Amino acid sequence: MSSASDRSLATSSLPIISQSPLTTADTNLLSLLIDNASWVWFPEDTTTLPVAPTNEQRAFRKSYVYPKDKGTPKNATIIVAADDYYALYVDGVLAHEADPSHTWEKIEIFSIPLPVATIGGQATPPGPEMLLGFRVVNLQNTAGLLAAIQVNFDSGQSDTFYTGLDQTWLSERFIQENWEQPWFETTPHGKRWSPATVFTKSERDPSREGLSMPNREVTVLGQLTLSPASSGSGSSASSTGVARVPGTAIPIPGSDGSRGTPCGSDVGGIWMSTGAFAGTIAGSAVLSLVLGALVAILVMQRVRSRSKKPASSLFMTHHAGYSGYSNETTPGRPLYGQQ
Ligand SMILES: [Ca+2]
Repeated sequence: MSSASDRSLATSSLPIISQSPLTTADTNLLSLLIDNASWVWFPEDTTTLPVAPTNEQRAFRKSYVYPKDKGTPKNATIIVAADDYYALYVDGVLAHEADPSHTWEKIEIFSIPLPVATIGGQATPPGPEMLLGFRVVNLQNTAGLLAAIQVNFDSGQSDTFYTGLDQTWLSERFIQENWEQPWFETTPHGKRWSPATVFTKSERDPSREGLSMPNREVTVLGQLTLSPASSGSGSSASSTGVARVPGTAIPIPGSDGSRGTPCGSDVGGIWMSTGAFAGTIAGSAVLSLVLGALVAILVMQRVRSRSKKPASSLFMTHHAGYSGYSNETTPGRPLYGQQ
């Protein structure tokens, strides 16, 4: 069995390899962030932006489709500023854990390997796209996410994009499980995400806000390595055999072995990267716990309804249990143990 490996996956994040000085490319991307990127946020309906609800979190997704004419993606440089702090996921794998001590004016820069995970250390082909997920917590007053990304290819070419460039940055306030996974956007929940609101330069101008990068260093992250044995047993994916496919583009087969539609999606032909696969294993474990808790609550409710105890005490017990569960999807609270 691979229970030990599965447990480690549930808490895995990309390992930090080194802290390295900024390169010229990094400095250029930093300039792009300051001069061209715009802050974005969820389109709140009760607050005048850029002020947002206090102590609440919003999630953001950006899907970047690899161009076919630039070669194989090698790594991505991601520069982030978040008001007030954030967690970063790449292809469903945690790259930066939320740090409540982070302050909104602090810029951080990461070098992310692509693909983010491999099976058995094998060089594997990339998936068709890269999925970035940001969970941003606003402690007070203004809120926002500011990011610039450069994708580097083995051909020596690169590509850049950033927040505010277009309307493809999606956002949500009710954050569902697996929101950070690449395939999530094809699910009913995923399809309801809204384009993020882009702040005008008169509302928030990154070049006039005193943003800073104190240490002037890049956090270089390494790949998450999955072993074929651990990823191929003890999970629902093992029965499909997908974990034995030595590639990062892993099909999610249906019951008949064909490419399937996870999570009730009505869109077929979904492919999942190894990063998504790793995240899915962790997500599946959490989902099992939640379902187990729900069953326990229902059983307790039924047993108590037969015990003919005073109705008031039954209600209070049930209500307290239900509230404890529902809070997991309430904005402003940690979700499913994710950071
Ligand atoms: Ca704030």
